[in-house]
Amino acid sequence: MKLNTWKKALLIGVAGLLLVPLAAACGGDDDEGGSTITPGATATKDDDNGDNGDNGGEAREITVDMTDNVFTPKDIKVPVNTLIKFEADNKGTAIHNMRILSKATEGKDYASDLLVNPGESSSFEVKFTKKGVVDFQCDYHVPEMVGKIVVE
Ligand SMILES: [Cu+2]
Repeated sequence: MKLNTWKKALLIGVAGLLLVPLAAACGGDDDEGGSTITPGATATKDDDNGDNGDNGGEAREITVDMTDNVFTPKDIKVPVNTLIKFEADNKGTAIHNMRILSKATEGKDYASDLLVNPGESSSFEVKFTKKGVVDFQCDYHVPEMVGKIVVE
């Protein structure tokens, strides 16, 4: 009886020793499986790029003429979540700029160069993420030189 019990204990012990490496091997496989999650996260980035592609890939261009002291056009409609490239074109004789007052809705104002000299232009890209109305202005000729953008 004593011998049998000892043999059983030995067998259980050996079985345990055999199972430990197997479990470790399985754990190793799980780790490899876990590492494949990282490329999966990269794929999410690719999806974002794909969305940009759906928007046409390139930014929509909107030229805004700046004269003394008016924006043309001064009422602009743009689609939401679409990359827009504004070109602020100074066709006047004074210095102008174009600042979109989007801090409240987009976290920052988008703007051309601070000083756009006569005969020069300045472009900048914007993607509005919220629908609504956003004002824009020339910092030097407020409140005369203003306009609004309807994001829809
Ligand atoms: Cu101005």
